[in-house]
Amino acid sequence: MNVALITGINGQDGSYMAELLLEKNYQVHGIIRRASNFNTKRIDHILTKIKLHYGDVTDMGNILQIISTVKPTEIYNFAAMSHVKVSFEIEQYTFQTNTLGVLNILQVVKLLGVDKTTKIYQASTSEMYGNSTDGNTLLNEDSVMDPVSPYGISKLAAHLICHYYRDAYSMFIVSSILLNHESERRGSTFVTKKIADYVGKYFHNNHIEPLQIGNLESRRDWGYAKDYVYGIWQMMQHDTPDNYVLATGETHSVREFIELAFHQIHIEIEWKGMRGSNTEYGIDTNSKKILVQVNDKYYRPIDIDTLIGDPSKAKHNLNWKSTVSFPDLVQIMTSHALKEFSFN
Ligand code: NAP
Ligand code: G4F
Repeated sequence: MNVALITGINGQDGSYMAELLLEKNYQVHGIIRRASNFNTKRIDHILTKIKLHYGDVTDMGNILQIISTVKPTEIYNFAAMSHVKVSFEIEQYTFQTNTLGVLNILQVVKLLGVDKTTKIYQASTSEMYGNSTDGNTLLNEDSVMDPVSPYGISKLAAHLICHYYRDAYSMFIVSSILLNHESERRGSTFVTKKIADYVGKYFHNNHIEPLQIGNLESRRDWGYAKDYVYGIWQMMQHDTPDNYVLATGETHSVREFIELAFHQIHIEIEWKGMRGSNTEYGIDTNSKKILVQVNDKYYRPIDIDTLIGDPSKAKHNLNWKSTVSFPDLVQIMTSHALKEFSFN
């Protein structure tokens, strides 16, 4: 029987992966951190079918204990301090989790002598590219990587450690470069969920304060998380371990996301103030009410202007493709928020 260990199982991707692996008859184990309250909302519906272990990837003894007990055939490492802006504030912790946490898993698998029987997946990121594209060239597995955030640097270091373990010790390690992927389960401090949630709340209570937002010009390649999790599983079933970019191949701005999200509730946004500055705001063209306000609190010390990925290799080798268009993604997330906040 296939036995999977998922770190970050209660996160967006970890929860979808747990569902997928259950459907494929895996025995599914997951690591969750102790929190002051329940934090398993995304996996509550499958709690009776999976086995959870308290742990933290920064604690090598704990990881050793879990891996030696569970004896996983596949490890999916989704655990990360995954918020780019926050990584500027908690730099050391970001490296401890995102870099040394990965090294802990690799070392434990090797020390236990299960390196030839355990496949490992590492979630790398398009944040590793930094501003290496002008937006006209699609980013692929061989593109220049020049990260501009503690998060991106920590993930690039982990990515390279994975290469080194794969090459030096012939381990089955897959590291995929994931462009942004979102869903109704996305953490509420990421920009897409923040916008969708605002629209859901505004629809049910239009007395709330305007949406406070950062860089409107930023462009991202936004796909649907379930597609990406399926691609990750496919990579792990391939004969040879490799790196793959998963992306839609399209890029859209934060501004476009906002306009389309409000459009779902029949509100058209008109922008006022100086474009690209913190004086900009968005009004409802009908009521003239201010609904969006740029707030430099949400600016980063340095941001990536544009991300757009080239998923050709995944398409060619795995027959993978992104199935949810940008307008459909906005619609899925906004409809979910409209339902979620209807009782508040
Ligand atoms: P997420 O929702 O933020 O989930 C991260 C998970 O990691 C949470 O379950 C979190 O647990 C756990 N975690 C954090 N620190 C940990 C630690 N020290 N030890 C053990 N667990 C820890 O992230 P996601 O969007 O699902 O992303 C999954 C992975 O893909 C991450 O590695 C992320 O960096 C990477 N990635 C994501 C995207 C994307 O667009 N979503 C793109 C590229 C790469 P708590 O709930 O306790 O915090
Ligand atoms: O939604 P975001 O916070 O995602 P970001 O920084 O691209 O990171 C996500 O994708 C990465 C893949 O490239 C992952 F590796 C990472 O783990 C995470 O999942 O921000 C997207 C863009 C940024 O340019 C940001 O400056 O939106 C801009 N933005 C504008 N206003 C905002 C806001 N971001 C957030 N979080 N909150 C705002 O109010």
